[in-house]
Amino acid sequence: MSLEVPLTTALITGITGQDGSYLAEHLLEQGYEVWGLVRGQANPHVSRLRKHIGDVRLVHGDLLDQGSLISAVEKVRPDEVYNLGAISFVPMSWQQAEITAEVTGMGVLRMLEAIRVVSGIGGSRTPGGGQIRFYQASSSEMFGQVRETPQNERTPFHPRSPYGVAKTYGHFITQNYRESYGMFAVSGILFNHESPRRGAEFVTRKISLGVARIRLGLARELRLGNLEARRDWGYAGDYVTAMRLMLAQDTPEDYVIGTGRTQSVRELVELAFSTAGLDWRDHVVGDPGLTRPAEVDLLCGDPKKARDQLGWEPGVSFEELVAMMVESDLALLSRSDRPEDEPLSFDHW
Ligand code: NDP
Ligand code: GDR
Repeated sequence: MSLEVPLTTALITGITGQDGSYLAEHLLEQGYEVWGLVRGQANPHVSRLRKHIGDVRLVHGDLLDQGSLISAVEKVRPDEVYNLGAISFVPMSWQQAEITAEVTGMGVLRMLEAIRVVSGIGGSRTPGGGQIRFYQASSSEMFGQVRETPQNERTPFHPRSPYGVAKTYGHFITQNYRESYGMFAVSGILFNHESPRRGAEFVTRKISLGVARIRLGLARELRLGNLEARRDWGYAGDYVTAMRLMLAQDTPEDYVIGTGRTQSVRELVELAFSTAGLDWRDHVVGDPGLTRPAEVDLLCGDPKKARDQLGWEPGVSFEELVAMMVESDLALLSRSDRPEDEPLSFDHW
């Protein structure tokens, strides 16, 4: 009799993004076999992933292409699918609203359909419909113009961007496939989470890179939009552990993941500049061109359910996160092999 424990196999869409990299590392540490879905014939993000996380296996596919998702699920035969792929930058969703709806919204339906078809789930509530467990990366942007603070799993949605609307569709279609077909399909409603691997377009990384450039004499100013918006910022490395925990439960349920604290962009700026011994008022320039057509003014998550049922707690505080990002970018920009072609971005982690 073999005593070998069968590997759990996970398929991650969005593996080349911030969360995909942390989740892949986490699942590999847990002994999973990890596959990542990558799009494009020469995706430039793949070499970065390969350099840092060598043990991931790759399969081609695109959230815009139903057949490619069915083929990927057929090939990988995963136990768990984590759907992290999306157009995730909120301002981009006004510029390209239709493609955002297709990737961030309809992409969720296509992934669920791929699982349904490959699993042979026909009519409603097929026995065994929960064999492949599905995680959807829902977002606090769905709360938008918030109805209550802090926001929890029962807070109504009022999205304020095409991105938020697309995520809300993804959230409800996941819930619907759970209810219609008995699939083990859950959504994590995650509040903002950041890291040294965060894309340079998001405000935390834009600020940590800006601070590092100014500190090192590579720039004099940093242009920002709305400083009054408030967010609940946590550390990405902490948040991916909650994703796995959600799929390890006996029953499929949705969870809010956040820290329960909220800070303004202004407070973030003050802290980041002071970490590097700078006064933000000498360098930050308001740029009306960076304000959004509709803003989400205040987000603050209530992670009580995750704490009680998953035993999940954030480990890194806001202050530690900001220090981590500023220090990482100071080290990055101080490197002698620093690329000449600024701006530096996530591509260089
Ligand atoms: P990133 O923007 O860093 O990564 C997005 C990923 O999506 C990339 O790997 C990208 O791959 C992939 N992607 C884009 N278009 C497609 C497509 N057509 N088909 C397949 N893959 C595609 O996002 P994060 O890692 O920060 O976030 C992960 C998920 O969590 C996203 O869905 C995001 O919306 C959501 N989320 C994030 C939060 C955060 O604070 N970070 C909070 C709440 C939710 P490629 O290399 O091909 O471009
Ligand atoms: P967000 O993150 O829109 O919350 O979405 P982002 O960091 O882009 O913005 C946060 C807040 O900062 C304000 N802001 C600026 N933002 C950017 N990017 N650049 C600026 O110059 C700037 N100045 C001020 C914004 O107006 C906003 O209020 C992120 C993404 O990861 C989503 O995919 C995810 O779903 C949500 O977090 C939760």
